[in-house]
Amino acid sequence: MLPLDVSPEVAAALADGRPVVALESTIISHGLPRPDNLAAAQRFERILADAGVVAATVAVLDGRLKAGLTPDELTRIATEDIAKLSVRDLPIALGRGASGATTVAATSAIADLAGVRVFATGGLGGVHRKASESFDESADLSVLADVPITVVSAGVKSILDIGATLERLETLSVPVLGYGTETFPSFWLTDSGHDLDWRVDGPDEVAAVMSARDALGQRAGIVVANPLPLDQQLDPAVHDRALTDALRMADEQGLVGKEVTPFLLQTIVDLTGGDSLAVNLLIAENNIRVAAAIATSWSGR
Ligand code: PSU
Ligand code: MN
Repeated sequence: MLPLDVSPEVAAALADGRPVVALESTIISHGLPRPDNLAAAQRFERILADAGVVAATVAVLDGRLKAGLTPDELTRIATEDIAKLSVRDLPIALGRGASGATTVAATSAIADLAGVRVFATGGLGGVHRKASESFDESADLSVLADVPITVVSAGVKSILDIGATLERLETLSVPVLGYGTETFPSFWLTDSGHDLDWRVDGPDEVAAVMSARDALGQRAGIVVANPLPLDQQLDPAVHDRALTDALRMADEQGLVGKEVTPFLLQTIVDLTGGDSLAVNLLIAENNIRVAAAIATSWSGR
């Protein structure tokens, strides 16, 4: 039997056709520093509740997949030293009865098992700089090619090779929609300078694309790229300095594998004196609001 616990609130909403949005837990455990992470996780769920949408925060606890957490379970994710789990780690965590936070890839897979179609995160994983030497490409991309989830993000961070990430999404046949934009955002910055083929201007347009995707029987999820308003982005000069220094430090320390992304995120928070963290929180909240509107439109179809 699949060891999946869908919370009563999430199960009831899905059964009634009411809107549900999945949230990931790696952003809580590894993406945001303590103690701000717990308050943020609670605020993320409250934004959904205020919009009339049920939150399905996803994680693995004591060897069981979870879609929808109790307040105590959410606190565990924010305060315990738990593993970062991508899809390939799930059978191991379940087999060992372990706990962990789920990445975009693992959250997408578990949300799909639970029947949730819309997911909000901060930024996606992607192709790392110098990936032609390191082969470091997030499993977020290949999983999105295989799981029918609509994920709202502010693009990918400039710690990655954004052009290569967009090329991989094209190869993997994952649709990318600019939400009120013709260019792909780069997380802390509104505009990465990379053009997108398709722009949508509201939640109903995204829901219509989801319906058409289902009618076509396609496998891939849909990436909704939602930029932060220009007046809320990180100061580009501060951004560029912190990015250069963080990349150099990761290089000097010879980091590899799943440590790379959390290290870069934390180092940039440190180097910007917390400015990047404040922007990070605005981004996540912004994406959650858009995901709530999409889930609401989807549930009305
Ligand atoms: N990008 C962010 N914040 C994050 C992450 C990515 O801006 O917290 C997390 C997400 O959980 C994402 C994961 O799925 O990092 C990607 O890690 P990796 O590059 O090791 O695949
Ligand atoms: Mn990686």
